[in-house]
Amino acid sequence: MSDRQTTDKTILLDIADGVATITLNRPDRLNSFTAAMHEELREAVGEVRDDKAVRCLLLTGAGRGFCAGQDLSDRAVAPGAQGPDLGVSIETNYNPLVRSLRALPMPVICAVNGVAAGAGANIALACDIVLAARSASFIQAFCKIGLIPDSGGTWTLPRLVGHARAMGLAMLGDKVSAEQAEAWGMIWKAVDDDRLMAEAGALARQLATQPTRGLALIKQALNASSANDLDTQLDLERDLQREAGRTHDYREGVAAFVEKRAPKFEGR
Ligand code: T3D
Repeated sequence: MSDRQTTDKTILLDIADGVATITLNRPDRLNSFTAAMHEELREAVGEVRDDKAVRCLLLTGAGRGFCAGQDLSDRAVAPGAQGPDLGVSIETNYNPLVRSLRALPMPVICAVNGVAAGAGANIALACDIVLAARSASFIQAFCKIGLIPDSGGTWTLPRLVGHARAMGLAMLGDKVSAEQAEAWGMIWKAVDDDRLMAEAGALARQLATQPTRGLALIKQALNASSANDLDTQLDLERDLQREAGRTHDYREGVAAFVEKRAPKFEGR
């Protein structure tokens, strides 16, 4: 049962059982991004971040696609005419979105319900745990229109699949099936289409009962690791473990273990 629901047209936000579900909602355009959709998504992610009752975010798309990246009809310009400054679009919309998902102090699950192309693919891959329907696919479509992978793609892809595959995907724009993505370690899991939302929802509800501060610190540590050398990472682990050790949920976890009972984590 939903606690709250927005009435925004392009983004739906539903909060229940400690889980916020954000649904990209322009299905007739495969949930591609307009400026208005970016704005609504920014507001929704901000609301999730500020709501102390929310302990997991689930991101998905309405209809048969997850997200086809930038709405290209917003970019239609006559050849020869001066095009838009895409740097402004990236700086204003895509970069803040990826940063906000990575910084959100809770697990972010992406349920990729269909094709994820361009920025849509890289926004999905910026999430913490990615489940994809078997019929879904990932396409670095940028090269087909003369662009480069954005939304963190040039950072995320080589770390997930290695340089050779990242370069091939970025330059060829080939479609990667959900099963291939799982086999390459690009995503957590491919699941049967009719099970996607049930599995993603169950996972989100499970994570929402776990030590949220601890999970946020795990996310912080792992996300920092690829930029750090071992010494720096060891120092970071010391600092984050200190913080984790000061949480209520750590004390509860240890007490529950000693008392041989199930822990009751509160996310603090
Ligand atoms: O510009 C900036 O701000 C810089 C940032 C850029 C970030 C980016 O994401 S650039 C990359 C943009 N995205 C693409 O290039 C992908 C374009 N779409 C496709 O290649 C294909 O639609 C898909 C491979 C994703 C899916 O193909 P398919 O055959 O399953 O569906 P379809 O028939 O192509 O699409 C269904 C409808 O959605 C169709 O409309 P219609 O004909 O039914 O009226 C199609 O035009 C529309 N649609 C799909 N993607 C977009 C789109 N409309 C606008 N923009 C789209 N990106």
